[in-house]
Amino acid sequence: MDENTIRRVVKDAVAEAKVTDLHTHLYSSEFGPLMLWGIDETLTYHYLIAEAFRRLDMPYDDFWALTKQEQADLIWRVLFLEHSPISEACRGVLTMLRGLGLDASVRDLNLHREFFRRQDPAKHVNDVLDIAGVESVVMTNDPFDDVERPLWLGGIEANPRFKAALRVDVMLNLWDTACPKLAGWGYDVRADLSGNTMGEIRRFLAEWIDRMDALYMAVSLPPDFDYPQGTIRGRLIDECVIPVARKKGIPFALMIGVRRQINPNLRMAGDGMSYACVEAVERLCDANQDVKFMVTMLARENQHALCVAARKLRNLLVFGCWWFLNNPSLIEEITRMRLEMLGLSVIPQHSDARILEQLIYKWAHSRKVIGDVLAEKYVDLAATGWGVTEEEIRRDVGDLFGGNFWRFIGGS
Ligand code: RAT
Ligand code: ZN
Repeated sequence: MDENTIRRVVKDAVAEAKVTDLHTHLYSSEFGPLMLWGIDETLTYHYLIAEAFRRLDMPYDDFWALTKQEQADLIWRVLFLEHSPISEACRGVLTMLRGLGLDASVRDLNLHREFFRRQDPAKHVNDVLDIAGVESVVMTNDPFDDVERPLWLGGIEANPRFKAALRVDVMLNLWDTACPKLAGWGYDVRADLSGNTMGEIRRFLAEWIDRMDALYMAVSLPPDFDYPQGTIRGRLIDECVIPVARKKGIPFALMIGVRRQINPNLRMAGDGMSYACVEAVERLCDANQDVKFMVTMLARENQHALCVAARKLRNLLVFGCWWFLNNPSLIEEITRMRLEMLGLSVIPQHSDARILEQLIYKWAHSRKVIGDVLAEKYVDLAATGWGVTEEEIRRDVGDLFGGNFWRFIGGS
């Protein structure tokens, strides 16, 4: 294949790849109020709220007192009408509208609202996944959430394209909150972790993995996360999460580097980040080589060391360009580095979408960047004399956008 053919084949393969989106905050329509969708939710996404406040001089509380539609109107005005919407999160809204077949040049939000009002949520879910080229998404499922918990206990049957992941943040990061709740649900746990506590937490985790059919357990962690540690979190990881991951044969996903609430006035938009310790990840994976770990880190500065760690530890799967890294320039740099250091044994991206229609833009934007980097790599490969074939390119692309994940977790 000549260079132009290679570029076209890669572009087509990436555009047509059916994605497994391994970390989102999405829910299917069966979850009722937990499913976020539509233009007003899209405009009040926390990424956009943070950007809007840079243009607003109103008191924070006045903003929060507005209705969702009023908040969306305000964000639309300051980020889209008064300045050109070139940030990644703003551009995303427009890519999303265009992907849905709407006229992205329209300045009147109410025209867009009309479209969303006409949609039936259950059908719209599948339509959006199809438009985004996403085969299935993994949710973030929290048994400590008062809205979500009863739905699972009631035996909810989600849209089969929505898979579960058991989120353990409350347990690992807020033990003072988790402990009394667990006790209230009948688990024999104590604040100081004595007595039956560890066995009971293992029972809790195993029960919820079964109830949700969870593909993995997951946590987000601050930059000072270390391993091993004799802290409550350290003990819960060693004595509960890891043994259960081992027994159930499912990975433990760690998302490291978030500093929660550096500006609490911004509520969910108030989290920051920092550089974290890759050595902790190395020690965790090394000490537990029979357990699988999926890791993403928030700091750009951690990405190189994380690639090196994955070269040494095959039970470590590096995934995604998370949150503040989900920008074309950084995805390009990080993807190129990962392909150079780890070949095709990575998962270049997840969406972290919170609002259904974001799947359309997050995947369109990421596909473009990943496709360009990949094409460059195949062109370089062809230049060595290695015959690059369309079949092999399609195989590789399928692995990057889903196959690697399913193989890692031991599925099809
Ligand atoms: O990306 C996000 O939306 C963040 O707010 C976080 O939820 C993060 O992705 C996480 O899963 O902790
Ligand atoms: Zn997330």
